[in-house]
Amino acid sequence: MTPTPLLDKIEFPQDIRRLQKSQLPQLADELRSYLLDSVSKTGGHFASNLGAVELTIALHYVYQTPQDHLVWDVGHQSYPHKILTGRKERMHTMRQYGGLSGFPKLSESEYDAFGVGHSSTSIGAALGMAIADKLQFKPNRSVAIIGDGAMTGGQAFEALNNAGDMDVDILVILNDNEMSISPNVGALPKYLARNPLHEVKDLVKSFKHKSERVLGLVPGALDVAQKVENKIKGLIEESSDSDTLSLFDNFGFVYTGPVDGHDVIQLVEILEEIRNRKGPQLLHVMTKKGQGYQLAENDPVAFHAVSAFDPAHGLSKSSSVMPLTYTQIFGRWILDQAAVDERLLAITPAMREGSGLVEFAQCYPQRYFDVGIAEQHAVTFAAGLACGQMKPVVAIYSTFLQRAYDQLIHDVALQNLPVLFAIDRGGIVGADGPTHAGIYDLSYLRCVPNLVIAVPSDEHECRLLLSSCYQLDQPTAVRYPRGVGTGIDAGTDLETVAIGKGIIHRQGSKIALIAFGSMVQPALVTAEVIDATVADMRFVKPLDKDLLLQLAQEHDYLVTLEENSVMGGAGSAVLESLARSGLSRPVLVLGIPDKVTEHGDTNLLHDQMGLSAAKIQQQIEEWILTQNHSELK
Ligand SMILES: Cc1ncc(C[n+]2csc(CCOP(=O)(O)OP(=O)(O)O)c2C)c(N)n1
Repeated sequence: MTPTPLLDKIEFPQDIRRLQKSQLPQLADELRSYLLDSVSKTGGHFASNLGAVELTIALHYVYQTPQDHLVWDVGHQSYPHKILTGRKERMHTMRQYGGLSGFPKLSESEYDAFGVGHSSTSIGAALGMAIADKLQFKPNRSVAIIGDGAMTGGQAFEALNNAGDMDVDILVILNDNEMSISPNVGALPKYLARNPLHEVKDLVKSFKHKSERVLGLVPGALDVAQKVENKIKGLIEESSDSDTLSLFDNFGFVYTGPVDGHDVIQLVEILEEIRNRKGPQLLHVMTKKGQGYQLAENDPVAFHAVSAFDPAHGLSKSSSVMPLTYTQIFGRWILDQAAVDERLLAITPAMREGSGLVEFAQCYPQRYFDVGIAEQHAVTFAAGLACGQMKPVVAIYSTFLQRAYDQLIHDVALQNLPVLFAIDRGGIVGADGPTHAGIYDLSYLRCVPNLVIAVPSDEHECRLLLSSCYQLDQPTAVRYPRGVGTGIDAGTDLETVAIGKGIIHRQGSKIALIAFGSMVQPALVTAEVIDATVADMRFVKPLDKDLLLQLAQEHDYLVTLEENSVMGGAGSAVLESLARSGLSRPVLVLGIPDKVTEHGDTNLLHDQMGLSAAKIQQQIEEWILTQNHSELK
């Protein structure tokens, strides 16, 4: 790694504040190289962090953190902040079990003002902090740092609307790199890009660039060029209150910008001035995603989040043939289904790559809708499309569907509209941690009327259940896990199965394992050791009551298995059904315990939560012992 003499002296922000302003560009270079070195070893979010280096330094230089609150939106760009706030030496533990979280976390550091992972919360949280400080006569400042992608989330505008009408000192920094994970979409980014200052700035840049090359040879000519540049800059400042800048002004914020987010000295000077201003302020900062690492600048989408890589060569393409991920299975299915039904439309709230829709977007641009980071809108929009006789498929991560719960109930389910929710990342997600864990969906979906919920246990099942649910004239959800499955062939046809019917995979003797989705595979492993029956229930709703009854009649012990919270999930559905049938059997409900999960390796987390084959076996054996014991009494 290149030497980092300045950064070596920095442990906490007060160390930065001891530096001369003129030293900050060097600190930015060193921080960037440290970031490259550490993320290339651990993996994690990358391009957004490179873009936020100067902004982070400037903020900690000017604001008195941790008393002043820096609220990062999404938080995936907070690695430079972590390095500068006492966590440099722990960067090698990033996203590993027991190590640093990939997002700001209240319990990790007093410098992390707010826990985050989902987008568009920063303005609301910073506003809450500003009002709390005001009510307690504390002089602290609150700053929300939000990307142009996160700004497409309605919640950000709810907070702007609220803050802009309050007598409160708050700063919102709009970190505009014109990218979400993929290129940002919608009218807002167009509005920001239409801003004439962009064009003038580009003109300034190109003029300066050309003049340096051409006029550099002519004595005195560069001075003239500098004067012209200053004149244009003056025009930029004068035009600051033109109509095109009125969006944020009209929300009651004083708009400043756009400014170069990679000129750390200028950023410091602007922030020093803004820090003392009264009332809501918005600073528009232009940055480049991937700044300073050419490969990431060239391909910010690929470098948004990375596995470990060699900095000299960039991301490696795996040479070994990997099984398809569930996301890829979905991506192939939707292409095939779209080919035979032109009413199929695909909707993603800003997750084209993550949800497997890249190819669909290319093949069917008219039938593909990236609605921005706007899960609520994605679902209501789908409901509207369904009212218009279309067949919308909402491709959404389990954790992000939480955002659109009312829309799911109010707009889709109550009206019994045929919207298919392709729910990715159901269950434990690993390194992204608790904010991204998809472990509540079976509980929150079960009580929604009209909704069919399917949980595939392998790739072939995934395709089968997607096709089966798609055919229905009502709301449906197919929920599948992150990553690869068993490696079996998913097939290519659009075959369907009976709704609400499960299947028995293995016949055992006394114990029946009633497994849902991803838990069927570990259940099969356990069953070999304890000679249990394994049922793949396929559907959480409608539940296969006949199969349940049969299992209860033929076995002494029932164990339910799901990669979902034990509270109110599939196991609870089994208990309710059995209670209603009047058939009493001891039932052990296994799933995610009722506590906040950790981040780290998925297999390790499964084991910790008692959902590995070995832990399932152990828990069943211990439970049966207690059952026998109580029977003896
Ligand atoms: C509610 C929600 N939906 C989706 C995501 C997934 N996500 C993480 S970062 C990101 C893009 C954010 O773009 P922007 O705010 O512009 O930040 P940048 O990465 O460009 O710096 C998305 C869609 C999320 N974190 N939260």
